[in-house]
Amino acid sequence: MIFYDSPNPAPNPRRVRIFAAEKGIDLPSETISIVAGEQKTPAYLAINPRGQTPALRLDDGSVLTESVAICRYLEALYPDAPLFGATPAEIGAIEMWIRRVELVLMEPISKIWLHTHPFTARLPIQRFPDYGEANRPRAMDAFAMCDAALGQSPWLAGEAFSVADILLLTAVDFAAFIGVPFPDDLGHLRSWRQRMSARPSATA
Ligand SMILES: N[C@@H](CCC(=O)N[C@@H](CS)C(=O)NCC(=O)O)C(=O)O
Repeated sequence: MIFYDSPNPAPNPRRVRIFAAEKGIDLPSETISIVAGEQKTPAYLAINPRGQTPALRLDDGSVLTESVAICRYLEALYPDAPLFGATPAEIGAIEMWIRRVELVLMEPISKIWLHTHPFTARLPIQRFPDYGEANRPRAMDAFAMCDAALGQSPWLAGEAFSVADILLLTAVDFAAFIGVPFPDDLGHLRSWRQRMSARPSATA
């Protein structure tokens, strides 16, 4: 197995690194520098034609992309301790929060990143800064949604730590890195982030 990884602040490869660290899985890795554009080289496009990280090459030569899919694969290989839920209710709640973090929170954050951040100004994409800024309130609403959930239970999807927490940590940390921190008054989210950041896996 080879894990095609990119360093922080890239949030999606980090999801897999934290997931693997939580499971105690040692993933042989190769670093793809996004800053150097290595994800768009012919050599890497032959691995992932979408030109993004992460990717996981399996022992049979096939390649998985999409960070959540890679985590699901690792969960199937190493089922203990379960991070995608053990009971039907947990499995459903975790899936719900995976989709909310990706679609409700990360989506506006990525629009702000792509359309307003100085780093992405150099990319060959058409940018609409007003549109990017218009996503800021959507990101704030999404943070508030997560804060409300964390006021009800210790972890995002309920009583058990799960992959949903990993997705949320990588989103919150990336958002802070690009200048989109969550508001200070979201105390549940703030204390959850402190607990998450204290886990050894968070250094991944
Ligand atoms: N849905 C994909 C998103 C992958 C993604 O956006 N990767 C970013 C790094 S966090 C990337 O490769 N960006 C460089 C590019 O798009 O050229 C996943 O979860 O794996």
